[in-house]
Amino acid sequence: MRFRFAPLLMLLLPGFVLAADTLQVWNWNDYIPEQVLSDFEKSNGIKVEYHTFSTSEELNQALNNGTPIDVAVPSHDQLPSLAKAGRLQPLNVDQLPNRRHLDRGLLSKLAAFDANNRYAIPYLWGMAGLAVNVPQAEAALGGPIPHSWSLLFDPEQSAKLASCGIALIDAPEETFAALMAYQGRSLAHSTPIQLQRASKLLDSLRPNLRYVDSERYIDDLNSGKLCLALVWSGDAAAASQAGQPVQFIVPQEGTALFIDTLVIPSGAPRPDLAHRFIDYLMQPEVAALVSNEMLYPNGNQGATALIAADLRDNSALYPDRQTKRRLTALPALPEKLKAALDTLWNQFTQTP
Ligand code: N2P
Repeated sequence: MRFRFAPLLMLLLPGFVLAADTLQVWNWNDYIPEQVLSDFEKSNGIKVEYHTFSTSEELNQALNNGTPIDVAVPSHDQLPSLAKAGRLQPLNVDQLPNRRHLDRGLLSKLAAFDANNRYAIPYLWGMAGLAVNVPQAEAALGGPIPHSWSLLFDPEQSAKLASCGIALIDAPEETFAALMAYQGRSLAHSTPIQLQRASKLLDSLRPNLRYVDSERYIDDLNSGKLCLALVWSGDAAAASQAGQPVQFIVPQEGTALFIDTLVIPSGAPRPDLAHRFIDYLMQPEVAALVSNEMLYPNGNQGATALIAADLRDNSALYPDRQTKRRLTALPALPEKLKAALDTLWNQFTQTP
């Protein structure tokens, strides 16, 4: 008797009714506040199964081997090859009313990698650069810190900094973009042979490096266990927020800019829910919450006024005009160059 109305109740409780409505999201580590996921779940009665990855490689593998993914977050430079391989489905803009809040300038930048913005919505963007624990690094170097990739790539400087800890993100494009810029070249215009030559320098630095990892460095910077790391901007800022004297440097030779994007894979089990999630993230209040917590700028014009003033004024996160001149969007590499880069990177990272 007591349970007579149970089926009816189940229909009325969103948690029950929509228990089958599950959304599979694949995003970078440390890239969304938990509150955003739980608010979305509560207000839509959708359960989010949230997976993280820390390299482009991991996401590409998952997309290529048919893992069920409804929303993924590739970087802009991966879009042309993903689209060409048929891994993405066109967005239905009618289901994305909040798209009107997006910054037109960023959308047109993105269109160079995703014609007519067919497949991707900008999520967060940032730069690669050097996170430096200033007092430790100055002590190890015995002087002021040059704002240059030489800190990492000049064998003499990096040998000195090795004593207080150097790490790299596991990101071949960003690292080689930096290395080529240091040598006065550009990754986009390099040949496989040039990359191979440059990789010799990288290999020679291997003994100075503690590790190559895109996740570990966040805690280690936060606790003062590294004095130099090639990192992404927001993660470095998290360390200075944690109270460490960590400065994010955009080296004078220039560095890579990335735009991480929201896409719906062609094999997505629930493209309907995927559109709802993407639209939710484009609400200015939500986009601002994500940026204020994760310390990366978003592509949402409507969110600008809601960004915390101390973040907006921080040129290591929101680059000023001068800093912007030193940024080059990661290039979408031709297949042969990408294959050469991946081979060199695997050799480099697999060296003990
Ligand atoms: C944040 C990851 C930054 C993403 N942890 C770089 N594409």
